[in-house]
Amino acid sequence: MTRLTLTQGDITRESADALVNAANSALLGGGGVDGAIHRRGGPAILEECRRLRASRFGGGLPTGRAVATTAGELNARWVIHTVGPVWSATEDRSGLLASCHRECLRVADELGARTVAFPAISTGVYGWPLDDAARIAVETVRDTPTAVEEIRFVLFDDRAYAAFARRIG
Ligand code: AR6
Repeated sequence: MTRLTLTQGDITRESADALVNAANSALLGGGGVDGAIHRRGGPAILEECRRLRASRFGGGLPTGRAVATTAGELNARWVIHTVGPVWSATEDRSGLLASCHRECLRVADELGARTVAFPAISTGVYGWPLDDAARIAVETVRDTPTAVEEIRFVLFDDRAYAAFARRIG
């Protein structure tokens, strides 16, 4: 049985086997969660991202996919980087947002991670409406078979926390 839990705060302060990063396809850092993870995790994460770009993802990590690196100085064994879709009012990209969550759990299972912390992927710079993102995130992780024992959503502010809390019930 996988437990779904919720907490409010900064994901870089969490302790878990794997922390999910809401990255971009360049894998070279950015703002939001991505910036915070690289800042607090230190240069080892960026070094491994650069190696991944050189070896496997020359064209960038595609939207909806996930890949793991070291967690550097964070309280975790791995960071799982995933690229959420940018919100679109005209195109339904929810399959890609669901894919991010499924792919992160697939990578977590490959690694043997038992606890995985997710931020609210795509709800910041990428502009996805919180309620809809919470619905997709929670439904997807509930529907994905995994050996992960705890999936923790780490929400930065009250509004995000409330949106996820309504879905988890
Ligand atoms: N811990 C937990 N949640 C956070 C933190 C934190 N330290 N910081 C922000 N959030 P975003 P995206 C929340 O923008 O929308 C980056 O530049 C934030 O309030 O980090 O997937 C990347 O490089 C929001 O609810 O990710 C990409 O270019 C959620 O995390 C792009 O942004 C996601 O916001 C990805 O955009």
